[in-house]
Amino acid sequence: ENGQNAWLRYAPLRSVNSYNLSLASNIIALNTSKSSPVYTASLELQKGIQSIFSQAVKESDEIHQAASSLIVGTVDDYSHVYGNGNDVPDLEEDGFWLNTEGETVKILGQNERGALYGAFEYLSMLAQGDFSHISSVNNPNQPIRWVNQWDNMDGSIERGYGGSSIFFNNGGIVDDLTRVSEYARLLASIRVNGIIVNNVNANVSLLSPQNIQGLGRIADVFRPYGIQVGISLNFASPTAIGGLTTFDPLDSGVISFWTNITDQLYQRIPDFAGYLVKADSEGQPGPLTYNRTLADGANLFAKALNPYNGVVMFRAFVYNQLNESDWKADRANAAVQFFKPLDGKFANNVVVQIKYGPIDFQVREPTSPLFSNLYNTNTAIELEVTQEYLGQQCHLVYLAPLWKTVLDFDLRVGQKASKVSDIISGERFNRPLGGSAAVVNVGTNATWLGSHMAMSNLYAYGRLAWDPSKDSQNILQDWIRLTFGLASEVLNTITKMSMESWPAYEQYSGNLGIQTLTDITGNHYGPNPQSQDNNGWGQWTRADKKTIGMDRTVWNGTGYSGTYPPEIASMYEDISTTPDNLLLWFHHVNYTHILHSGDTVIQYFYNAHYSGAETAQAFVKLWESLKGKIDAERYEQVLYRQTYQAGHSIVWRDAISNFYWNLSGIPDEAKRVGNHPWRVEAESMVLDGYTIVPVKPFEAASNYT
Ligand code: BDP
Repeated sequence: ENGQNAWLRYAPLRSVNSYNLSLASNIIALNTSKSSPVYTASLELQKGIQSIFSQAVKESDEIHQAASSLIVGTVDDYSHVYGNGNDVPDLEEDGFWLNTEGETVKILGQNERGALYGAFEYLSMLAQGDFSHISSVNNPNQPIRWVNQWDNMDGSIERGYGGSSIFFNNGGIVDDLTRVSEYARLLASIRVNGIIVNNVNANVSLLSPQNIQGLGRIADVFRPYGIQVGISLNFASPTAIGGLTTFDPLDSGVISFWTNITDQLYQRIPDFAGYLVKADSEGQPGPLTYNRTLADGANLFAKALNPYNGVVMFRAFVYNQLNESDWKADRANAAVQFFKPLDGKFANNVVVQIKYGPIDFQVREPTSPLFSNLYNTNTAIELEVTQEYLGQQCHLVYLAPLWKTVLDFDLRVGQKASKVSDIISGERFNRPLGGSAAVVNVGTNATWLGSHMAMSNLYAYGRLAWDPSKDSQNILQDWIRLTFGLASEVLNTITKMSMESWPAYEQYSGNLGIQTLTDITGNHYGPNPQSQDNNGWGQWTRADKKTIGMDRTVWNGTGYSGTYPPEIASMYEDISTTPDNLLLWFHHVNYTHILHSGDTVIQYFYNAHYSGAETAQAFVKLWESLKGKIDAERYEQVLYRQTYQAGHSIVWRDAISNFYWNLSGIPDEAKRVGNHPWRVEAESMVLDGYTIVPVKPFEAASNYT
């Protein structure tokens, strides 16, 4: 149990003696071509049933509909073989119908991909011991359900915490794509239908003829899993490798450069998904260099892709470095400033990919207001499975509840219900395209993400992209049963740990909407509250001796709250209607300001940092209660991580509490901050081979050393 099979372990159901497996003594696959997802489905069903029930299911060539068989294929093929298919309900693209009511199990997809999803769904039920007889129609909420990998050509991964790239090394595509095929299997099982394989900070060398051939090999591996491959582009490629003197999106040479590249890609990969573009952001080149708009930039690629039905995911993560002393400057305003004026100017195959909050994957952010400012533009939400600011897989942080605060958020556009999930699905504004992307960054580590527990986030991402109305805890529990088994102690304990994990991390890292308070200029890990201000990144706390928080109101601040529709704007504009958990995001207040909860801001800080760290320490005991109920290998690995988190949560607690105590001079009413009578300082221990050095940031060590 090294984690490689993640939630697709198909663990034997030893306790089940009598189940109705007569229906699955043979499988009829309606397409047996090797690159077909239907064929993949049939292999997966054989493998799964064999593993769960130790029962072989043979593939049958006999197309006639036999009782006790399992039919998998598309609705069209089914109708063709078995008659008119009148009994099959209407399905949307990628949807499937799973019918286990009769003696024949039918798994029928609207397309081949849908059939594969149905097979995984059936296996997921069986693996969880669910043998109910159902007739269930499953359609996706949104057409685009992609993942992004931030893999570099040298094999490193930007913000990756699970080893090196499974796709690239030494500037090219790896020879052995076995791990890629295993990743494809995991992604298909959660109904992901597209992947961008390289970093948004893209290297032009991916477009060399040799690498395009390599991308073709990658696409060949993903194809049987119904997953289309796309790539991130570097906007300046025409000058970098095309021999041109410009990358102006309206230049005819540039247009033919991209048409030519696109043609080459489709020649090798006929089902190529499209491009992801990060332009004019964090040093990346873009159309603004030539005074062209971001829409001009996006449409350049859209036009090249259009004949092939390819899609451009154009990132809204565009902002400039700011002047810290300018009190009206606010990075949170950037996306709306750049994109709102362009609404309606993007081609129909462009989707603007918007991070869930206006800054950058923080532990809590208000919903990005850009979702409520684009009505004639396709949009997608960008989530982050890799825990960049959120403990980098060394801390357990189950993210579905955080994502749900955004997906379920009703932006009240035009005073009508306008949930983010209905905007990105295309439904609210009647758009043809839309969906979700998540930065995942799996690597060569057997656990994929570097930690067994972090995989609940990948699993939940796919489930929510398919159906954002699903409950985070229900999704989690499916993952637990599939990953760790059906025992109720295991289920209850991991549920408790996971559901408490995001609130705990928020409490000991950065609460009340102050953001994560990590080091923000470099590694984004560990406490470094003083790094937040006095920089151009604009993730500011504006903390001084008496006050803290960013004033983002219209009347006195950066005006950010006014970028929401009126009902939401007025809620955030007014301190009395702003929820405590976003208070410091929207308002600049005294440390002694009284929250809705009745605490002062500073006392809440202290209390929350203590209680959050306490929760993280309880995870160790909780996990230890599972000894013997989980295989030893994963038990020990998770225990190691939880023990580390318990310790690091104390580092967080003390660093942040001390920082604000020093700054404000207001003591903790409960006299905990700065008072650790039981503590043995590391520097006073007698240890061989250690040297005492100053620690930076100083708050992260007790006596600065
Ligand atoms: C930030 C990451 C940086 C990414 C950037 C992005 O720190 O590595 O390149 O986002 O999303 O969060 O483009």
